[in-house]
Parts: sequence; C-alpha cells; structure tokens
Amino acid sequence: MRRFHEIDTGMAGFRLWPGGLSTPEQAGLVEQVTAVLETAPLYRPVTPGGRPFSVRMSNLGPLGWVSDRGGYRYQATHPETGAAWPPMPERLIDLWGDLTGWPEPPDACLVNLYRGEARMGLHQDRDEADLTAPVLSISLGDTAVFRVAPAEGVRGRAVKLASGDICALTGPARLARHGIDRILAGSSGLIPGGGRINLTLRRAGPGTGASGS
Ligand code: MD6
Ligand code: FE
Repeated sequence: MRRFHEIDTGMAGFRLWPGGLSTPEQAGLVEQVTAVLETAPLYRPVTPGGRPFSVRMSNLGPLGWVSDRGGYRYQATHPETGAAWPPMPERLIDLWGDLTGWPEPPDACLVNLYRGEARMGLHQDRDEADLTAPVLSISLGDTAVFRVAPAEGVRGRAVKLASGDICALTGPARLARHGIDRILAGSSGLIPGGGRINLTLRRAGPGTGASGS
C-alpha cells in the first residue's frame, strides 16, 4: 500500500496522497474518462426533494450512484439513456488496490463535474452495502476546498484538494460528514472547458465474502 498522510479531522481515517497522480497520469485519465463518457453523458441529477444538483454526474463500472425523487441508490443503468454504465478504466481498479489494499475491486466510480459555482453540500456516504469498505477519491483539474466534519453541527476542517491529489475515507472517518465548499476557478488548465472532475471509487454492492462481510 502506498504511503499516505493522515489528516487530523477529529476522526481517524482521513487519508491523503498529495500529488498521487503525476501530471501525465492526470491528463491520461481525463482523456480516458472523457472518451468513455460519450456513451454515458454527464447529466444533472435532482435531490429526493426535487432540487437540481449544481454538479453534473455520470458513473463508470457495474454500479452507479443516482439521486432522484425516489431517493439515493446504486443502479446498473444510466437514468437518461437506460444503458449499462461503461466499464471502469483498468488504471482506476489498480489504483484502488494499491492505495486501499481492500480485498475486493471497486464496483462503482462516480464522476462529478464542477463548473462555475458548482459545489456539494455536507453529506455522509452511506448508500453502500458494506460501510466498512473505504471510499477513494481522485481530484482532477481546478482545486477544491473539501470540508470534513466529525459530527453534525461541527464546522470541521477545510482541506484543499489539488489536481492529482487522492484522498480516502476509511475506518472511523468512513462516515464523516464532508462536502465541497467551492472550487478555485482557473487554478488548473487540465480539464478542457475548465472546472474540476472528481472520481469517487467505491465498493457499493454486497461483498463476496473475501473481506468477511
Ligand atoms: C468531491 N467527494 O470531491 C466529492 N465522498 O467532489 C465526495 O463526496 C467524497 O471525496 C467520499 C469520500 C471521498 C470524497
Ligand atoms: Fe461523498
């Protein structure tokens, strides 16, 4: 497992690999993800309350995270095209293994695109079958101000995530509240058209038993 920095957030388990991807690796990943998204176009989901997200989303892999009037869930198909999500690039599956050491491969990769004023409110990731499996997050393009808070009503700590940085929520921090306060527009030229792409890798479906779940 590659060495990481443990960031003090009031809960153990927030791991950061600053510059986890080299500039050529970042560019390659953006190119690969952009190409594969031609068959799974980015769309703007709505919250269960009917409010549109400011972030545009799509997914790669067997399962994809979706939100609509029916709630939050994972499903195998794109809500607008009805097609299966495209496969996850092999590079991402390898990164998950190297960085998390989790015995099962990721089965979901959420793609978030932030442009302009897009942000993401504080939330917990808890739609996965096994809440002990880590969540691995890759930042590409403009720097994000990521907020992590150990509990409700606590402001928590802001951590800047620059292009190529990789972080993970593991252990006690797996259920930390977190969100994106804002994007520092123009801080990177990596994404054609500007903005930030975040790739979040997860083990969403039930495990196979290899991890004891
Ligand atoms: C984002 N990330 O970075 C949103 N969730 O755009 C997340 O919501 C997230 O970065 C779980 C673990 C790591 C994350
Ligand atoms: Fe999250």
